[in-house]
Amino acid sequence: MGIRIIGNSKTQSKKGEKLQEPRDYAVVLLNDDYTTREFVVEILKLIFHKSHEEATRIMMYVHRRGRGAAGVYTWDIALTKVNQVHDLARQYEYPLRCVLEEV
Ligand code: TYC
Repeated sequence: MGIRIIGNSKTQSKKGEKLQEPRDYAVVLLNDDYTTREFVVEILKLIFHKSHEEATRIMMYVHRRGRGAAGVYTWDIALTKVNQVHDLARQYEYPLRCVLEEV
């Protein structure tokens, strides 16, 4: 049998106290002149689980408009994806960057 937590006064809310829903964060890709279109499409497929068509659409949007959302996630997941993008970009020596934006 697994461990069951019966009650934990520290995590119980006081009467009338409002618990906030976790906020969402968009991972926003930034355009640059050096990262190849193909690399951005691969990033969108690999890290953001987009289809080839959707990945191409998002890449072209960022290419034309300068920035665009790759996906919306909770804080931890969004931060992990930003790090994955930057790690892969560094590995392949592309200047591709992305930032988090509160939704
Ligand atoms: N502007 C790049 C090019 O013409 C392509 C590109 C798209 C780069 C989106 C980054 O987030 C990006 N090769």
